[in-house]
Amino acid sequence: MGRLDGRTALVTGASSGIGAATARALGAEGARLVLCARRVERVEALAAAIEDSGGGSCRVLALDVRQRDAVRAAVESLAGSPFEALDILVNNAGLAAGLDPLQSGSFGDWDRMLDTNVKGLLNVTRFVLPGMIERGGGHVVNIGSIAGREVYPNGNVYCASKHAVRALNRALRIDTLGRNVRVTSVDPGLVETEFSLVRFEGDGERARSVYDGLEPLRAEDVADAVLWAVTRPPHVDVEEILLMPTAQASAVHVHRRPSGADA
Ligand code: NDP
Ligand code: 8X3
Repeated sequence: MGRLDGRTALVTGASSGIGAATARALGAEGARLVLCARRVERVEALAAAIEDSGGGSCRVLALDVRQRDAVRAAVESLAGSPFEALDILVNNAGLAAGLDPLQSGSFGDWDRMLDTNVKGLLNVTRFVLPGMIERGGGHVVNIGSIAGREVYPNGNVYCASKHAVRALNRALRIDTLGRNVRVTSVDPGLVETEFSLVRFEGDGERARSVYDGLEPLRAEDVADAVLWAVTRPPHVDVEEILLMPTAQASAVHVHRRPSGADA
């Protein structure tokens, strides 16, 4: 008997990192899952693994959250299926692109980050939330970041996008008050996923150096926080969780072991 038996969750960005770990955590508790990302073959493999291990049943949707019409069609495609009544939405899809001073930032990078992290989250929420409200409630979990609370050198637009997520989390809470909708922001510090590989366009060495000499969070740690938030009693809304590696005290205060020292 899982704690999420009979509930349905949609997770964006389920092909990697925090989204994939969240899908596994919710699925292991019996949630029916709608798993979305652009790299659909990865999501299909994950869905098969969750189902094979006795977790909840899965529906896979190929989805770019920036494509508003595609998001609408994806949500509408669930109508009449066992996945229609979404109880939980995890807005996780997101990225950082580049780490450059504002004065020389790339317009393309800015567009990708704002279109995905802010407008993508809005697109999905806009098409899922009315159904939740009609059915009498639901739970929206937004994956924010320490970058939504602080600004670090050259983090400019990524930080702005996560500050926007934090504002939207608050806005959602206020606008849905009285509709039985719970809203949670899970804001992690450094998590070792494909995040830095994406940020540095596949430069593995640079990506690994972000986590040099410290033990970062794992995707599973963040998934665990999401699972905790969605399994509280119905009258409890966990509004925000700030989750940091023990070796990180702010966006810029990170304790690293000297190179060559044992873990
Ligand atoms: P990953 O790169 O491992 O995963 C990112 C996920 O987002 C992938 O599944 C990717 O799927 C999806 N995604 C990206 N762009 C789109 C898009 N346009 N449409 C649909 N899906 C998209 O990174 P993380 O797991 O670390 O990142 C997940 C979230 O966590 C992000 O919002 C990130 O900002 C946040 N975060 C990460 C931290 C970290 O240190 N790693 C810390 C704090 C927050 P695909 O490419 O297949 O579409
Ligand atoms: C992702 C982690 O360090 O770029 O949000 O803020 S960091």
